[in-house]
Amino acid sequence: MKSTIMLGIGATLLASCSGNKPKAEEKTTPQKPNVIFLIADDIGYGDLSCNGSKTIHTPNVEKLAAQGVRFTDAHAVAATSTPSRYSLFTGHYAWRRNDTGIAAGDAGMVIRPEQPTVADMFRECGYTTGAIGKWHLGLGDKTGTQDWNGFITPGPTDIGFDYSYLMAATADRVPCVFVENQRIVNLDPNDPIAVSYKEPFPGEPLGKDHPEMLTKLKPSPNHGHDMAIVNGISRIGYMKGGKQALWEDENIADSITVKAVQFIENHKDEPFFLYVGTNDAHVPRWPHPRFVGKSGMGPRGDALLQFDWTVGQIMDALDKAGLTENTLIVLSSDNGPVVDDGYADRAVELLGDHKPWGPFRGGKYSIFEAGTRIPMVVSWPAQVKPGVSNALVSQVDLYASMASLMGKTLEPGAGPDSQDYLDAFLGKDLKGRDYVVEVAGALSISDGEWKYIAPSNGAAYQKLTNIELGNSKEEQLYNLKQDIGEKKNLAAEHPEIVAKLKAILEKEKAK
Ligand code: NG6
Ligand code: CA
Repeated sequence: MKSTIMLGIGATLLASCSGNKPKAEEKTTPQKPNVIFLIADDIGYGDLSCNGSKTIHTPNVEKLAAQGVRFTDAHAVAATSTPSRYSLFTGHYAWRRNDTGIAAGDAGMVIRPEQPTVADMFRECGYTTGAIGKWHLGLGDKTGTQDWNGFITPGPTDIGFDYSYLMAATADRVPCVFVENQRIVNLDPNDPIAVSYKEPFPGEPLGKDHPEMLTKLKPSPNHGHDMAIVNGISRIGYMKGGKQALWEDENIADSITVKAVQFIENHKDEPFFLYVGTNDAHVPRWPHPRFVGKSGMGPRGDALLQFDWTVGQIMDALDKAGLTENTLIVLSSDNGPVVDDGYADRAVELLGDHKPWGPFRGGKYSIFEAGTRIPMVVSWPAQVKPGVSNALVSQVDLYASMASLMGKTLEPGAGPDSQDYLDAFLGKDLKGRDYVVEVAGALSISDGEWKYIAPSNGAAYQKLTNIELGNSKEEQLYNLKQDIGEKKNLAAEHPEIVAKLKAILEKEKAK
């Protein structure tokens, strides 16, 4: 049930959205809130002190959580970045398509220009929209065919973003450059850039042949981050040229943060929607010197502190612009945590008692809870009462829920899997979804109490990352209320619950 306040706001925004807001209302009705999606990379539930971690201190996230709703049962759709972000923006389950897996650095844009997104929706409502930081949703039309030296199209502007400043994929994938409004930043036309995921460029040294050139980080054995060398770190993929445009790894967080702060300052007088994807705490972890050694956990812990700093800078920028009260921030992560994801950064050795996955089993890549049960805080001081919510919520619903906030319902075909759970995100409905569906190789469905994992042929365990992936040829059923660690498979004991959840999953698949 929506409260009268929310109905009031919805009606107001609907009116302004369709452009026929009655004049008399103008003075008395609240302003449209600004909306920021602040999405961390590979940061787990247990990586934040607001979720109970005693081994890491993330005071800015704590402050945000103290002024908002902190969720204990929030979910990303997938346990890796590309499918997770795809679903966040489109409200479409990534697993309905077979081409939403981890995107290469030269992947074509995964969200097609004709697909409606949450950014389109905000733009239609008169918002200025921006995307800053980690993208990992491809750029250009087709894989490997981008004109990296010109205007890269299609791009974010075709799916709703007025402004963009992006890392094309991940920091461990070439090209290691920022792309602003679909053009590489600082590119010297006399030193064009070339990217390939097929073959090396003759004469360009590779990490696997030149360990002596890996002055910052070396790859972990067998992970394969041993191709192009950029700033003393070898990456996935091959590139040459563009020397002046290459990012410095220690400055990535600063660059993303500065652009986010500028966006807020530039648009403080009009409603905006801003997506900020941090690079922290994805590999390669090479934080700015001012964070180095501060966590006692090596680069991974330091990257968590750097993430917290970014959160603080964004909050400060809102404060300075007088926008704190009327800005809705959704802070979350794209997928669960991983400790060794490909570089010898001593994350495993220095972890100590820290548990990035919190009380959950698995991690990034896993269909167990730690893969997709991610941190989430929703803050909007003007409207949201601080608290903790155990409601079952999914990032796939942010699209329809934000539309609802604007007083809109999604048009047919838009965000087909996204449902309006605005009241749950605002901490008013403490139940949330009836069930969430997730993917990490296998599909799972959970109603918050019971979780069914469909059989799959995938590996049960990933040795490289030391993560239990959760795949099994057998059906799995866990009681999350009694067994949050998913230790005891109850499928054989409760065939009726298996049948019920399986039937819902089959129905979802058939949609
Ligand atoms: C994996 C990479 C990992 C990371 C991940 C994407 C290997 C062995 N591992 O394939 O290092 O880049 O892809 O992470 O190549 S994500 O968070 O962006 O989805
Ligand atoms: Ca990720």
